[in-house]
Amino acid sequence: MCLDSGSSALPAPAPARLVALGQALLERNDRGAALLRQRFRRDGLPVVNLLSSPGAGKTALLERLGRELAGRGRRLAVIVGDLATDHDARRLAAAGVAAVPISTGQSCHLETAMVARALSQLPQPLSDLDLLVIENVGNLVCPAAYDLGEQLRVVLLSVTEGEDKPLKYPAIFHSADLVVISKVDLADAVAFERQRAHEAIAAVAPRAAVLEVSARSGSGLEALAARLLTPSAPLDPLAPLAPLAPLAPLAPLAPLASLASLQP
Ligand SMILES: Nc1nc2c(ncn2[C@@H]2O[C@H](COP(=O)(O)OP(=O)(O)O)[C@@H](O)[C@H]2O)c(=O)[nH]1
Ligand SMILES: [Mg+2]
Repeated sequence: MCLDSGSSALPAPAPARLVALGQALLERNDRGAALLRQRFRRDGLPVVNLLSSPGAGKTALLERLGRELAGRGRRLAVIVGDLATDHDARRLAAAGVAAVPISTGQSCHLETAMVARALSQLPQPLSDLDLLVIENVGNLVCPAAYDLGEQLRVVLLSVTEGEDKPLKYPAIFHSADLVVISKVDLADAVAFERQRAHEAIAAVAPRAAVLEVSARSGSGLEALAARLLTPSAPLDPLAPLAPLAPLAPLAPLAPLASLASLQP
């Protein structure tokens, strides 16, 4: 777990205190996630937490998805986290997507308090939106432990990253409901070993569905859109299921607090 929330300049604590501090931060985040999940459910809004390494194609996929959905009269909104700049929010706005940037500064992940603040900058009421995607900070480690109240967690693996990334970063792939293999238009150019990638995903995320997409060609976009708009819809994984990997389950949700308590 990454302790650097970027929200305050804390002195370096002793190891025992570091563990306690980390647990307290996660518990506070989990309380916020439960509240956000309640709110999203009340608004009937499907919410997706989108994670990947930097450059795997999250924003490009959302630009394309936003255009496709707009063509069908559906409204996508995006909260997008990066350490710095509002570049992605500008790209998304140019594609007609309502986008709110979060600059996290030193923090390598988004937390519920940041998302709660960004919600007020989205078009209201939220119930008029058809889909909200939270594009997390590009990182395959820190964001894994932070529940953002999403209904669906999607992890991207681009064909240019290497087929074994799920084995090297198992926690984040294990937490995924859906793994999206992106940039498949480049598969031949980089000699992507499809079978090896699917085996690596199945080894650490045996229950996750898998889709292959290209933001460039648009292949796989239809299936992806259907899945995101109805997060609970069944989707047959492309790869056969491997035996369950002995990984720890996600932490249970902590008791509820009020949304106001999340504000700094
Ligand atoms: N060929 C190809 N390039 C892509 C695709 N998706 C993204 N890219 C490129 O990959 C780079 C990183 O994309 P970006 O969306 O910024 O990734 P992010 O950091 O995950 O949001 C950019 O140069 C994109 O044009 C794709 O499907 N095919
Ligand atoms: Mg991006």
